[in-house]
Amino acid sequence: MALRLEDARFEASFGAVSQLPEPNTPEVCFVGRSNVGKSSLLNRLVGRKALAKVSSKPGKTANINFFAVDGIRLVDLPGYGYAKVSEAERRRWADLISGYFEQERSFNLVVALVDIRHEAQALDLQMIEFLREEELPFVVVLTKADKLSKARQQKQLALLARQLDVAREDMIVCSSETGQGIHEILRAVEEACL
Ligand SMILES: Nc1nc2c(ncn2[C@@H]2O[C@H](COP(=O)(O)OP(=O)(O)O)[C@@H](O)[C@H]2O)c(=O)[nH]1
Ligand SMILES: [Mg+2]
Repeated sequence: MALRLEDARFEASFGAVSQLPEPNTPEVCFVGRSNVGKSSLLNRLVGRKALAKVSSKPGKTANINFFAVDGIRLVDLPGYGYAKVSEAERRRWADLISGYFEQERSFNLVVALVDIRHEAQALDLQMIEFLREEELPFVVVLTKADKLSKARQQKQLALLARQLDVAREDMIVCSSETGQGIHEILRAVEEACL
């Protein structure tokens, strides 16, 4: 069964977990460092240019944004690890992310985004470790693949699989610019939700 993506619409934005809507649908959430490409991926998946706000300056999404698509929810979580905001603001974002996962929701799939160009960062390792400990279903998506040659992509895939200790089958190389990997991610979303 395929998701009817043309149904995608922005649902609401929340600055506190106490405001989140009832968990009455399957949810697919997107986590990763700020600027890793969460909003761009979300837009590409649903085939819309600007459903989720993309920013060239990191750290803009300090809210949890919900999108409704054909009976499921896509959840754009705040990016972690943005250094140029105050300690208090960083704490607030971290509380939003952990508060979301502490709720009793339908965590059908967590899409964990990691920039394919770099080594795994401490916060990426922490996030993956957390997902494993909580036994949440997740897939690791390596973003911005268009910035590397195919050969470099394969090298980074092997390196990051080792560093994050994730099987290669659970990693998808993707580019929101070229569309590489997008069908695979959609398939994972559909398998997890439908
Ligand atoms: N080349 C390239 N740039 C990307 C890709 N995905 C995101 N970007 C750029 O990275 C920046 C941050 O993207 P955004 O989606 O806002 O990241 P977010 O903070 O994780 O939501 C923007 O300038 C995007 O245009 C990609 O696949 N390829
Ligand atoms: Mg964003």
